Amino acid sequence: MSWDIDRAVTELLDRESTKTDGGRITDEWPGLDLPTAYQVQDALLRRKIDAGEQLVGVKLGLTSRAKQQRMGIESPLTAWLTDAMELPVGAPVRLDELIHPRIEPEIVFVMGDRLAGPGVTAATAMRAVRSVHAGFEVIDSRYRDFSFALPDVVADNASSSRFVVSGDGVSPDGLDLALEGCLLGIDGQVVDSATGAAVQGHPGEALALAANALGARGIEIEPGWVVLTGGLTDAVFLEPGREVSAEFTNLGTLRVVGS
Ligand code: OOG
Ligand code: MG
Repeated sequence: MSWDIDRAVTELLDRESTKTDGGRITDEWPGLDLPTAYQVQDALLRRKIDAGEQLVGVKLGLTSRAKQQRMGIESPLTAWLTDAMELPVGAPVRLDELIHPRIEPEIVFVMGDRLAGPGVTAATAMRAVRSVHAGFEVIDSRYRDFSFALPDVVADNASSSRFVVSGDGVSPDGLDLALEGCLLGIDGQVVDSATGAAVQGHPGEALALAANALGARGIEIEPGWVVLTGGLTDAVFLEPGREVSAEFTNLGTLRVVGS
């Protein structure tokens, strides 16, 4: 059977619902180039919306060197966030619902104003931000061993699975997000650290990148949207009973336990 956008969406959604990983789609469908992969991603979002989920924002992926080096892909990408992916602060991550989840700390924006590329700079982007939050993203690639080429991971909505956003946002005014520190801990031991500069030099650059990339596809970032700016550090595996913490300088501390 030959591949097309619809079959790719069905395959990825099947893997998600049956909690099984599989091979790269590009191995069997060399024609899956980047524009087609974004069409798969958009079609996948439409299927989720048809099933009752709501679009709540956008995520960036592979915006830091730590993430790019781990995944072996240098190009940042965007993907969609729906309400079904959001976990309340303090809720455990149910591992039985997922394939091989990893978790990564992220700086998160909630948008106050609409933002439409092209031509968006980090400064313009930051003026559209209402509040800045500590965040975690749980990624759960539908590919075996998180092994993928760029079009595979774009089609797979950038491994998106769950996310957590701290309740108390901080105004972007007066924050230097390049210097915002983050200590990543596992069961109370610091295992990694980064500052906001890890993400494109400044998380506002990542937001501008998303606005411009989406703008090229005729899509605007809407007021109220959540924007995940990308993992600051490499992701760590979630395990039953393992507590992962992200302690930020000004954005507070988030803790998540695998259950
Ligand atoms: C791809 C998604 C990357 C991030 O924050 O860099 C991402 C992956 O690592 O599986 O979410
Ligand atoms: Mg991420």
